[in-house]
Amino acid sequence: MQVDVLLGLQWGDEGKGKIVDVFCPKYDLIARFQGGPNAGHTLEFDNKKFVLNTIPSGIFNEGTLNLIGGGVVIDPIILKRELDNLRTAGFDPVGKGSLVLARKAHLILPTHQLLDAASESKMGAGKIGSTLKGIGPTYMDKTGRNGLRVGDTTLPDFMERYEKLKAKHLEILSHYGEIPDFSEKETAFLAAIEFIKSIPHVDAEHLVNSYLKEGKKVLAEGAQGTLLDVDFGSYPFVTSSNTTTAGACTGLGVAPNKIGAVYGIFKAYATRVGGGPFPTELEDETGEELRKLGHEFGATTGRARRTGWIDIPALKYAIMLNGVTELIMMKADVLDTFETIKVCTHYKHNGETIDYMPYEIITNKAEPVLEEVEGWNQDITGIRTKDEIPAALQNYIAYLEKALEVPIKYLSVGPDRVQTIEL
Ligand code: 2SA
Ligand code: MG
Repeated sequence: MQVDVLLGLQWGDEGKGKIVDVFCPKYDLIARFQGGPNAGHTLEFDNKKFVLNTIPSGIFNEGTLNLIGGGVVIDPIILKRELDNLRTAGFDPVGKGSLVLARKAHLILPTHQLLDAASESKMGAGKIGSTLKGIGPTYMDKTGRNGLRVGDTTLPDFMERYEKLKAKHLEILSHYGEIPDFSEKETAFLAAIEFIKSIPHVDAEHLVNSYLKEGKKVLAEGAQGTLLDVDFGSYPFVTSSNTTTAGACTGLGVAPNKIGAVYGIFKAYATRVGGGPFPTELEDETGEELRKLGHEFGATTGRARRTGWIDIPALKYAIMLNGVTELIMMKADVLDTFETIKVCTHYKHNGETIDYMPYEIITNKAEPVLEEVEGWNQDITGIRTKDEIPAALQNYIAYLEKALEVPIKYLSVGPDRVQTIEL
């Protein structure tokens, strides 16, 4: 058996949570492999809506095990809050034993969040627009070999290790100015550490590989999007993890030859939240319309997302990096009222027309070359079968498949589970 991977091809918020939730009855294990509570995965079913930050989106399916993998950074306070909210709504993954944590996953400390905020406050116009969840500083401590991990919480000297790391953070923070009071946060953090001891800790690489050996099906769930990858995104306007298929290998301990299908998710248009280049961005009424119709506000922070047209060079880059085998197009319904839709086919950059993302995209803006295609101009939220897809939307799908050279296998026409059409 191999691990299938499902990840975003744009700047996040493509609708990964919804599709994992739709797919998970076919899987025995759903595993988050990178990122942390900067993610906001929205799931809707039976007139209920849930936003998951750290918990994998397979959590509502009976019989599916959910793993928070070693490549993830966990804020114990947020994880506890997520589980409390689920319990209030009648779901109890801990009681049921359907959630496990990788021992090697790193912990976000309250002082990591203070460092995130302090760093952003000094950047001025160059700020990353981070979610302020402490993601960057936690991954810095991981690669700097200072971090605390889930498995450390049960060691007798955990508190000493915690105090040592906190002291290092306070030393750095003192250079930024007055340190805000975080005593309440710290109390909550230490209580949440006690709580997460009640969730089984596992050696995730062994768990995942033994599942594969036993012929069980595993799906790796990405967070954020390919264009926010720390190595291949528009650095430094990226997140601090590998959001690509390679991240599933390192985040779960899965060898590259054990990767099976790679599902690449994209929206029928594009959005980005935070700073950084966005060639097809629309800073006009059309952009506002996309934001309004698509409810484009951060699921975690509530921030308004930047909006624009679909970007073929960027998608082709993402498909290449991830080895995408099947595409999933989301939020086509948001374009229901558009007479025409624009598609970016190339960029104009330094006086040349190019079809790839240039290295100097940060300093020299890439101007989109746009082609216009016909809109379908009808409400598609009620369609449930392939045959009902309007001709103009079929043409849009065919146009994209030709340009991207990968088949679009699923189409989403609304947020609910049932609004998903297999093509
Ligand atoms: P960070 O917090 O260090 O990872 O921020 C670095 C950049 O990564 C972007 N980023 C995201 N972009 C889109 N969606 C994300 N998740 C949330 C959501 C975001 C929210 O689902 O809506 O609620 O605002 C996400 N997480 C990180 C971030 O904007 C920075 O550009
Ligand atoms: Mg999101």
